[in-house]
Amino acid sequence: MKHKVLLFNPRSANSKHRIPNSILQVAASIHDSFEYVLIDGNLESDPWNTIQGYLQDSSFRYIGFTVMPGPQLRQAIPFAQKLKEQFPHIIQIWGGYFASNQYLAVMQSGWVDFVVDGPGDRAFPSLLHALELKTPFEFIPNLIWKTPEGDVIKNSKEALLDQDTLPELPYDTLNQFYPLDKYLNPTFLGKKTLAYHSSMGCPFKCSFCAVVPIYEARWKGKSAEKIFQDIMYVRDKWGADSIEFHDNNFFVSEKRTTALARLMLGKNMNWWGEARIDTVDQYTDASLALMREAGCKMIFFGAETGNDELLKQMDKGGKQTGAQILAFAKRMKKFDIIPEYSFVLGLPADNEQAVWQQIKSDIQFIKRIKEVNPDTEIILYVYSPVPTEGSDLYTQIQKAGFRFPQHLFEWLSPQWEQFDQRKNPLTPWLTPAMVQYIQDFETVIHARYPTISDTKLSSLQRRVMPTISQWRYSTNFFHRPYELKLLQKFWLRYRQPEWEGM
Ligand code: B12
Ligand code: SF4
Repeated sequence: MKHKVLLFNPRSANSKHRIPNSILQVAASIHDSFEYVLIDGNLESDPWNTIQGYLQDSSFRYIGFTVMPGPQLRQAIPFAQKLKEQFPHIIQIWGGYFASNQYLAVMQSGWVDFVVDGPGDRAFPSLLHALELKTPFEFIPNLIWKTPEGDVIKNSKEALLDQDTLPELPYDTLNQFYPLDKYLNPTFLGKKTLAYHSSMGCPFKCSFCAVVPIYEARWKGKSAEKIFQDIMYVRDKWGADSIEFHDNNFFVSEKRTTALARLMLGKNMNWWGEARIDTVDQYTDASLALMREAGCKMIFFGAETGNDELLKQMDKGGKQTGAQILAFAKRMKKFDIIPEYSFVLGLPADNEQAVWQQIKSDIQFIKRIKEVNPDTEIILYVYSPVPTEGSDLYTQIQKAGFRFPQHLFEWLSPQWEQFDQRKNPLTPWLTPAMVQYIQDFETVIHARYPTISDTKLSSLQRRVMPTISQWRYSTNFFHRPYELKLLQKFWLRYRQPEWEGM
């Protein structure tokens, strides 16, 4: 008899839990060949207890963790350590963005036995079969493993699979472990928002992005028909009324987007996804109008910066410029689709003065965007490097003295937690005063323009905050906005998209 598998989604957020698509898709890959259980740290008060409970049954032999940076990593590390100490016969397999990008620290921890680097749809079942049959690991694509001598081996990567041929997502099985309804939460899109992931990778190679080292500019998406079929299944069975598309770059193909939009017409479901400005700016007016009619309410765009030199350095690989970012915000207003622009502040520069200059000019640029389209939502991140080997930006940050932790447990320190959340990275070129300046601006702009994605804000709060913050915003006096912070703490408890984001 084959051994059983645990699939674990460590806690990733405090509320508004989304369908754990990573372990759901991995579960699909073994659905017909192995017995498995799903454990969602988000919906368990004591997930360790649940894991331990399952492990009393000696037929469990494998545990798969999905790990992204931030809170998930913080739960995953102590669990991996405890598992090795208390259940040494259990084979630990990590996947997900952190595991793939920081695989050396993961493999050298001594707790994790294998890493699946990128898609696990074929790698995971192949690995389990190899372990059951005691056959070699060399030929399993996307697998990182260790020889008996302790050398870490990275196998070759396989081409992205035709996403329509992947096995069905086992929503019904997930529902047996956790009522699916618990994952359909209210958002600004609707009362029961479904999180759906329709494509793997991204065709671009931005030098700051965690997707690049894993997917190397490859992208494959499910067809519009397949996406529609899945959405309708969850809508009809559990009442989903809106969708967040969690793809890295949902709008790559205008043809696919418009085909889906045509299917969604009249379904009365709002939706949101992530895109590039230069891609969607090439969409025709007819496509944008159709998307809006079909429920596309807001799109997240990596605007990054208004500085053309920096955009080049970021290797956005397309035609994005500061002028285009501004013009596009205006264009979206015409179609009533809200552009949600994310900016990355605090990139390295030749000297301190130049870093300050970049930050301040981007802040002024953001204010200009608000002038041309006040509905534009602004998300601010502080630049946190990812190891995109070979990119100019990565070479530059290494020269500036930046190093990633070598040991998994170092990631548990509060400083690296801030880094993960892209709030206060440990980059040597950023001074605490710069980080403070960015954070102060963030407080002021979110008060001046409260986000529409916060469904809890009352209309009174939406009126009062802009009035109180107006003078700071218009005079550029962002320094220590204690009055706004106090209000946010005691009166608003508002949602900060940066912290609760993807
Ligand atoms: C949904 C999501 C979340 C959810 C959590 C979902 C959950 N699991 O509970 C929320 C919103 C809470 C979240 C939070 C954060 N997120 Co997030 N998130 C995502 C998002 C959009 C989708 C993940 C997903 O479901 N993918 C769908 C599955 C099918 O794809 P997949 O995970 O790649 O899985 C495949 C393979 O990777 C592999 N695999 C994955 N896991 C496993 C496990 C095993 C055992 C195996 C064998 C294989 C395997 O096989 C799968 C199938 O092929 C991704 C981007 C993306 N498109 O993936 C970002 C992403 C993972 N998040 C990211 C980040 C940084 C965060 C934050 C830490 C920071 C932030 N400010 O956004 C925050 C934390 C917030 C906080 N409060 O601190 C980054 C990670 C970047 C990096 N440096 O590694 C990503 C890549 C976004 C990005 N492009 O920057 N996130
Ligand atoms: S377009 Fe977005 S997802 Fe794609 S590489 Fe650039 S930042 Fe990453």
